Amino acid sequence: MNKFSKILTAGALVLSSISASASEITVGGVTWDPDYQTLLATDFIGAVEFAQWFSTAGLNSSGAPIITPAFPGTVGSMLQGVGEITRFNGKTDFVCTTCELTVTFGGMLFDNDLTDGSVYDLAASASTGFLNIYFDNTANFDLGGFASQVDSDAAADGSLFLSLGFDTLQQGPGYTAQVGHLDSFWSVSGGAAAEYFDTDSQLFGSDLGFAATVDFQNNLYGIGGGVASGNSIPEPTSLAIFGLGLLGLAGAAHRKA
Ligand SMILES: [Ca+2]
Ligand SMILES: [Ca+2]
Ligand SMILES: [Ca+2]
Repeated sequence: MNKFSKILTAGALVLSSISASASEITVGGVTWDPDYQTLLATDFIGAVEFAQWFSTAGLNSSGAPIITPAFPGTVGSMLQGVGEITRFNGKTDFVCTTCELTVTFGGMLFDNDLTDGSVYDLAASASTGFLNIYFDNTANFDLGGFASQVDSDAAADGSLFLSLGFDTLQQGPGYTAQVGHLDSFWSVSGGAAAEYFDTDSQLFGSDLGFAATVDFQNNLYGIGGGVASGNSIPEPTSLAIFGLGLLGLAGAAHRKA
């Protein structure tokens, strides 16, 4: 076997191992299939359960939403919350058994002024609104036992899997600060998986849509659930460079032979 065919064989082996594992990739501790398909023709679907509240307190030094609440619908307060991703592309074992994937969000300013079509201040929220997703190899967040600041902190520790900035939102019919449905739209700004989710493929050119329903039931905290959806792709740059590298290797070997 000459050098050229040896390299071709090695390349073929590498390529076949890629195609064998192409269905699932692991990034930042999270394993998923970037070609997962559903009837919605999107290849990322995540189910999220969360607690949310209105507050003027923002974040603490660890980046966790401060749990001091304002009454829902207080003008000048911001909607914020913490939660956990419970299902990722149809799977519940997308992280290790002692791991978790948690969510923090905030910065959506309530103005109760419909001039911009929303009870939120869409322009202000576009500069302050955030959605962060954390991978943590210690599963310390417990939505069911959510009671104090340490519970919020537990959703903001670990490593940043994905961070997103607020683009805009649409409120469902009859939405009030107490109860209702919100569709919010987000653009990737950072995190370990940033390049996989920066696809501009959702409404308004966003990367991720988040459809959520919440009911405060006259409490200061509301428990809600939602679905995040978008597209995820195999990281384009390194795959392309890898392919070019293989071609270059084959070409160099051919010239020598
Ligand atoms: Ca408004
Ligand atoms: Ca945690
Ligand atoms: Ca984008």
